[in-house]
Amino acid sequence: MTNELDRSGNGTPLDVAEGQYFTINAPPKALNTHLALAREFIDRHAEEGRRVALVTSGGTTVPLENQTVRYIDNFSAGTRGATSAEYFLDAGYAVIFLHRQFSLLPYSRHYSHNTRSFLDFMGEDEQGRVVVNPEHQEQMVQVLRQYNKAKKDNTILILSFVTITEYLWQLREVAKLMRPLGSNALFYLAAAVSDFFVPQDRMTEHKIQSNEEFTEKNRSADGAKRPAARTEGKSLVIDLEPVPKFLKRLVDGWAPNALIVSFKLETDPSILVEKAKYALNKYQHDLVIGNLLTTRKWEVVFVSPEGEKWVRVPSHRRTKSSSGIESLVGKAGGANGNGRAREHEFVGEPAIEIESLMIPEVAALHGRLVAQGGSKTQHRPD
Ligand code: 9Z3
Repeated sequence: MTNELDRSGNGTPLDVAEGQYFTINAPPKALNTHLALAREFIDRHAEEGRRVALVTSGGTTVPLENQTVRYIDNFSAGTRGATSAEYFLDAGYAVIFLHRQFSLLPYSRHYSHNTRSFLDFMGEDEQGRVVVNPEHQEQMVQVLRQYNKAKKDNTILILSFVTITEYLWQLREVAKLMRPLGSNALFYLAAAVSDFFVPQDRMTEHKIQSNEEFTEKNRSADGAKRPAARTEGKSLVIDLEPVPKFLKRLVDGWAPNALIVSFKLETDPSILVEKAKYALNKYQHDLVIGNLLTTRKWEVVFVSPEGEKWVRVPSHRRTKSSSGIESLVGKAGGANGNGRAREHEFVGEPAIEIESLMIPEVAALHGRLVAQGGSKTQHRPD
């Protein structure tokens, strides 16, 4: 049955929009190589009866030119995805980590993209050998053991994307490969995904020219169509098209029996819960995790058909001083009447990673679905 929920932003039925999108926008060059790796990974873990989580992470780009010099980006360092992947591995999952190239990776994240260089963790011993500085030994050996275990057990597969189209192609094709896993599959969609994009047939081949003497060179692949990003006079004008709402296709086409968890990012606290509920209803996912840009490392809200529930870093563990010792600011300040923390508690880094609280909850929800035999599609409205 087709209803309003099954339509793309353009009013086209979603299955039709899907066909159009993946015809106009060519697959990434590495798609077949990535899929061969994913197929082997999924088959092996399916045989061993292990649950498999597809964790997406980092922001997608929207290129303005085919030979891309300029692009629009979505905010995400990849912290949520990389950290969550570690806790999924800890919980016994095999993880396909589909991430934005060069964003944070599980395990190495502890030593990269830092204000400190990874070289600051190292020193030299008397024999001139490189060693880890004593104050970092304890933590690094733990991270190293977990990393080596994941490598030895072959429980992590790392795939990457840059553009929105590379992301969507891989999400769709990997989801289809995961279908035989049934309810043993989990989708954890933490990547920050563009809502708008430039279709390939409206993209200029070469770098957009700003110099008026050269602007006639700004031509789209389909010469009949106006380029989506173009110069008009001295201004750069960009008119983007909506990305069809493929999140719904995960449920009704690509991965009908998997547990699907998506994220909702907002900046205005007054609409977060409402928007998460709207997304839950619209995409029919099992769980929408709402978070605010400024407080995302301290609190998130789980919105599911059962209702809403805040997950928070306990108030006495809200901040970590630069020495790594917990500050008592949270204890002294505490949460206000409605349980929301005070602004000053959200500075620096929390003393514990909120993903250490989130992932066990998600895994428990998944456990309940698996225990039910995973037959959830029949309970969903179409
Ligand atoms: C999130 O909300 C992630 O938690 C963050 C993580 C991007 C905030 P960081 O990597 O940030 O820790 O720096 N991701 C989903 C964002 C998104 O694009 N959601 C769509 C939406 O809000 C639905 S899939 O419309």
